[in-house]
Amino acid sequence: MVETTTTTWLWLGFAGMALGTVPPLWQLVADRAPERRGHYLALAGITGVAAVAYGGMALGVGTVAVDGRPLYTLRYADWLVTTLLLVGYLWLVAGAGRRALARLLVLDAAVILLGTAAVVLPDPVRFVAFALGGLAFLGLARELVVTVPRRAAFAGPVAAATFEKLRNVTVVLWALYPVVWLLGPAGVGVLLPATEVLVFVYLDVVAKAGFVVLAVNGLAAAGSVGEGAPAADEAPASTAD
Ligand code: RET
Repeated sequence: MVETTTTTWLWLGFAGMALGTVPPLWQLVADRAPERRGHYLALAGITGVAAVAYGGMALGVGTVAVDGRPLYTLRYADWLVTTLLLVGYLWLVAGAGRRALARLLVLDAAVILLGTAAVVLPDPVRFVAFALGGLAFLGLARELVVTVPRRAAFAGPVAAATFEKLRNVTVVLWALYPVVWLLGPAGVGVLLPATEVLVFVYLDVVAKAGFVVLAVNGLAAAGSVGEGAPAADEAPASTAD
């Protein structure tokens, strides 16, 4: 059973994500430029998948107890799918080459899978998994801050500015997740389970719905100056890795 206050937060998460799905879907219909369709669909997927996950969590789907701690399997499944979409979108805006994409996706998946392992594994080992997840996150942040901009082939100044804004929001907000995780019931237990859920709902909504709104604005701005959007297959294949 999911406790009442927690359920309220989870429904708020559902509402925030559902609202965050409106702008990209709207633009999909309103902006007929074919080169931006994929972008709008990816963005709608980020908040859309999260809305479904939050709806499921609010209904108690996939929540199990591990050693007396709640494990929201839908949370980690959602994080896995949507963080891959988020870093994939950053890569798309940068146009940084296939190898950069492969590194981003592997590091991102490692962060979430190690984080999941850190909830389910027995006691000392799970903190090792957490530490490795933290290292993978540092690698991911380094890619986004150093490597991807170096390899980027932006479609123009609007895309470059959009990338920088989205990347900064992403790196700063994501850095708070391991902190909350560590303070929460799976870590040292300073935060009550309901508080942890509230904080993650807040972070998730800003990291996803906020990201999507900024990205849609960026696309509209790029479109209005005729900048176009870099298509994945136009990105130069970087060889010097
Ligand atoms: C974990 C624990 C292991 C170490 C690290 C973590 C980071 C998780 C992150 C999650 C981001 C989620 C987002 C969800 C959007 O809805 C798994 C907590 C580093 C960065 C953006």
